Amino acid sequence: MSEKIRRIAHLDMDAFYASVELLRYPQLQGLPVVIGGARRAEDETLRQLQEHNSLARIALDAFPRLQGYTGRGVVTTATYAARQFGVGSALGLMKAAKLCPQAILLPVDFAEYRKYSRAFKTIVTDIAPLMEDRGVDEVYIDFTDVPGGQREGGRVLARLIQKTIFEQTGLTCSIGVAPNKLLAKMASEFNKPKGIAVVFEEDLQSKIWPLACRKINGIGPKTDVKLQGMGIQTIGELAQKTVDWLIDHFGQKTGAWLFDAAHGRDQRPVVLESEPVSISRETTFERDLHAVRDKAALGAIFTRLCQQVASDLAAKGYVGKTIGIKLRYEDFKSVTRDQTLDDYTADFAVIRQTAGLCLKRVPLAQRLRLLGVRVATLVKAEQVQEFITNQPLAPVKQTQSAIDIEARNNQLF
Ligand code: DCP
Ligand code: MG
Repeated sequence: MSEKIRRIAHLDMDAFYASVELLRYPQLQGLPVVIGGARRAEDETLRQLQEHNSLARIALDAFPRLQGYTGRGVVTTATYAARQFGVGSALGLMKAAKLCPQAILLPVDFAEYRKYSRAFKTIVTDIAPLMEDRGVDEVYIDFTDVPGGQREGGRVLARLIQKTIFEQTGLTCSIGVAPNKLLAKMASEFNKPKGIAVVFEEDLQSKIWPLACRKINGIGPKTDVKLQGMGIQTIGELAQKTVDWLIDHFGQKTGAWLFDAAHGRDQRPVVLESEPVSISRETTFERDLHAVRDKAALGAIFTRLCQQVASDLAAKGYVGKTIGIKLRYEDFKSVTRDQTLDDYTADFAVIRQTAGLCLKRVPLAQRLRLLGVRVATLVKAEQVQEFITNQPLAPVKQTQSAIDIEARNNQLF
């Protein structure tokens, strides 16, 4: 047998939240379905129907539609049938309603998605133990030493994992297998949904260089704008630049990284436990709030967000040093401020006080539509000697926890 080569897989579930909803409502299979927004009166009606019927029997007419939606919710995800109408993650629900009024609209149910997230990850580790958790619907898997991991460049093992997940959960996923995480992440998107893509080092020019720079995980919107300003659209164009040129324009660290990424180089190992970059909570208000006129309401929300972050930290066993806030104004412009403390903390009072100081450093003339609180520079609580554990506060529902998403995209906040 020829020598083993490094084979890393990236697995990403297809239309994850929507696919989980379709498991409970199989009558929605093939239809445009959108997940997002807060729970509404219509959703309660559906709930009541559930109590009297088996879920699969509820008539299609009984499902809430996007048509006539008013409010500020956004699309969390959409089925592929809905994506054909141009509806996808982060689009406002009112805009989505114009594009596809007939789509069915369901609220998010994180508890259910977490359950399936755990289930598919257990299936993966039963087959290939070296798995890195990258959030609710994606993982990296080191195929290199797993039986079958080298066959057809990893395609055989990818097929087995895909098939087993489908048989045991009813969910589909897409898998990219490549020499490293960077390329595997791009490859998993190539043949979505239900796709497998296998990339070898020698495919760099044909499969990777034609792609837009944004496809490199880690190139965010800001870097992308800068690259485009320099006339660099594709990864291939980026690869034509010398490392010195890139360092001159982007600094030592980013420049060197951009050079490696453009040449498909990435040595990061697949690690069993992935540490969150930060833990944050944020909420979009029902109506825009003013710092003076709505002081009491804003203060209460701010305090609750701090409590939630404190209890998330306690629940996950982390302490952090950097406390930050994020605001979005009525004109959609966002600002962030943070402050780094001398000591690590998970204490609500310290978080609230420091976040309050951050808030004093931002302009508050305009009305606000969103407020967020974040704790970063995290370490495991047990690593900090003098840390005294505080009683975790009861978690409050309804705001979205960004732990998972933050872990895979530290540019989010
Ligand atoms: N998600 C979210 N907010 C976003 C994007 C996604 O809360 N801005 C949630 C909903 C998704 C899940 O995370 O179901 C996974 O994100 P993906 O980007 O992998 O999207 P999907 O799995 O829904 O679709 P795809 O088939 O493109 O992977
Ligand atoms: Mg996905």
